[in-house]
Formats: sequence, structure tokens, C-alpha cells
Amino acid sequence: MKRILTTAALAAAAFTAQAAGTTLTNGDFAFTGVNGNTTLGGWSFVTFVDLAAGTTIYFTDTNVRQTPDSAGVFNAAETFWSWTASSAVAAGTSVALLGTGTSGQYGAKSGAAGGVANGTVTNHNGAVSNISSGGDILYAFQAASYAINYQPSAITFLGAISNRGSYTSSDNPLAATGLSGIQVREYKVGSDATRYTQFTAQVTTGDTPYASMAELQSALAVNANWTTITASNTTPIVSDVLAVAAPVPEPSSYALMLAGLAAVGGLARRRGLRRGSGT
Ligand SMILES: [Ca+2]
Ligand SMILES: [Ca+2]
Repeated sequence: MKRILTTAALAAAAFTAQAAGTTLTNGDFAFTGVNGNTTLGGWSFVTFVDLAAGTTIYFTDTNVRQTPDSAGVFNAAETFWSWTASSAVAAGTSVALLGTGTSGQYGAKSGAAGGVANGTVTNHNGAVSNISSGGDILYAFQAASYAINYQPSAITFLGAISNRGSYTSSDNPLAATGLSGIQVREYKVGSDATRYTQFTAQVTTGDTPYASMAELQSALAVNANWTTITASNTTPIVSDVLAVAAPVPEPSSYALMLAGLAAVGGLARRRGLRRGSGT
């Protein structure tokens, strides 16, 4: 019996090590809000896949070059941050990076009742720019590590959110990122820069959970589900749960679990036979 437990523990440990740090692809991520305010400002996002502890997502308010050159994808002018999950984060959970009161510094929260700390936010280049209330574009991406000049092959863009009213040809958030649909949100009221936009259709645990990630994604695409404020930016970004009903395991997951149990059982049986034979 002890051997069976040891085998199971080793298998679990191997699985855990493999799962540390989730690699995301275009379509796994969406911003759920941004607020340009030095003190109360910040942004929030959701992923449509579970995130393992240790998963890192980078953010920057630096402009993207429409045509990356040898200097890289970004104009190295504003701030680069990363958020690293301190524990596993379930798909459909809103994660908010909230201003600490110091320009360029944010702390991460998620969950109900104002949220609880769920990760580490690092300011990588020491810059103090933040999300400008006058208009800014925030990008999310994954990369192996922080670099000053990323080449296109070194990063995967995950999302872009903009609260500005116009773009120049040098900083179009769409052209160079390959992002589309709910991965890109552009908000403006008339020709004005927009100070605040937040997905507010599902922001408290009292709201009816979405039935699936697909339902959440559909809701994120509807502008009426967002609160957008031009003149005021004193409302903090919401860190509450985007409640999605607990998923029912897919038949393939059951098959995988049964196969795993059968393998462990088979191993134990063979060991039992060897012990029985006296060798
Ligand atoms: Ca900017
Ligand atoms: Ca900025």
C-alpha cells in the first residue's frame, strides 16, 4: 500500500511541476477594465483557461511600433509590468491590478468582497508612467522574461485596451499585434479620451453565474455590458469574480482520469505479483 501511495505521490508531483506557469495563446485572455487615475487607477483581466501558480503575464503602456524594427516591437518609453500568479487562478476569475497610490505601482487582487491579494506585480524598468487619463493603450503579452527590446518572435500578444480617442499610424494597437475580437477593446466617447471602462454585467457573487466560458466571452463583446465614463475616473476597477458556473468535466477528462487510475492499479498489481513470487 505504501508503494502505491509513493507512486501516486510521484505522479502528482511530476504533474504539478509540469503545470507550473501556464502558456497562453491569442484568444485565452481579455481585458475587463481600465481606469486612468494615478491613485485609484489600474486594470483588470480574465483568462478563459485555468492559470497555474507561477503564470506570468506582462503589461505595458508603451506604444507598439506598427512595423517592428531591429529595436523591437515597442518604443521603449513607458512602463513594463508583470503579474505572477501566487496560486492557481480558475478560468473566468477577474484579476485586478489596482493602483497603490504611487504612480506606476500596482497590487493584484481577485475574488469577491473587494478581492484578496493573488499575485505579485513587478515594475520592470522603474518607469513611473501609468494609464493616462488623457488617453492610453495598455497591452498584455507573454514572454520568457522581461527584455528592453522584444523581437516579434519573442512575445505572444494577449490583449490590448485603449481609452484614447485617436491613434496615429505609429501606435495603432491592432496592426502589429494580430489581436482581434474581444482581445482588443477600444473605448471612447465621441472624440474624447475615456477615463474609465469596466465590464460590469457580472461583478458581484450575487449575480447569476455564466453557464460557460463561451457565454462569458459573448457577454464581453456587448458594449451595453460595460460602464464607460468620460469625465470622472474616481471609481476603482472591480476585482470581484466574473462568476462562471463550475464546469462539468468533459468525457475526455473522465477517460484520462480512468486511464491514470488503471495505470497506477496495474503497476501496483505487477509489484504485488513480483513480491508474491519471492524475487
Ligand atoms: Ca502609452
Ligand atoms: Ca502611459
